[in-house]
Amino acid sequence: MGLLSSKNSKIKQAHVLLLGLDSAGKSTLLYKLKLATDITTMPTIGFNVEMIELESSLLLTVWDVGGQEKMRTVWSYYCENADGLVYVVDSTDQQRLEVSRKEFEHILKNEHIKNVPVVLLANKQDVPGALTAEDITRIFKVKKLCSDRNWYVQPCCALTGDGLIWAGSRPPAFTAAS
Ligand code: G3D
Repeated sequence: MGLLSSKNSKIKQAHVLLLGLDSAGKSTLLYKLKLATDITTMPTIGFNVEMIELESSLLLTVWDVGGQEKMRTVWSYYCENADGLVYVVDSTDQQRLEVSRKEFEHILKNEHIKNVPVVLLANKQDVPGALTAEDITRIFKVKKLCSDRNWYVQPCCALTGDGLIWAGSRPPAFTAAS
């Protein structure tokens, strides 16, 4: 992840863009990471922005931009300054999988995030019949679309934090992969 380091501080900072269709689970995930607790979310109309400290030396500023059709048209405005993209997929929403894939493909073409690392979160793994991370990798053509950057597909459940909450040095979802 392209980390920004302040001259006067050992704390590294990174801006992370959190995208995905509405109801994919972005806000649930953001506040699970932020508060490590369950909260009741409301549809994100504009955006949520939160700072999340990982370890004591890495500060993530996470931009959670609404995923409704109208909001998707302004995703590109949030790409400037992004050091990483986290794209959340509702692994149970088979009806809108192709819509989500197309939006994913579209945002990857944005100049500002050309080579930034991408994490796809295959969310809602607690629901029986949810597509696996392998399914999402294949359906989203991740290997092809992300051939120019580091990427990782992580199965998770934003409700419980499975696949997101970490006990060690870094959460699995933010570990760079190729
Ligand atoms: P968004 O921010 O991407 O629009 P939200 O999505 O975080 O608002 O979540 C949309 C709905 O999906 C919420 O349910 C939320 O509880 C649910 N959800 C999020 N993550 C998971 C998950 O991992 N598993 C399951 N089963 N549900 C999840 P409601 O009922 O409030 O609309």
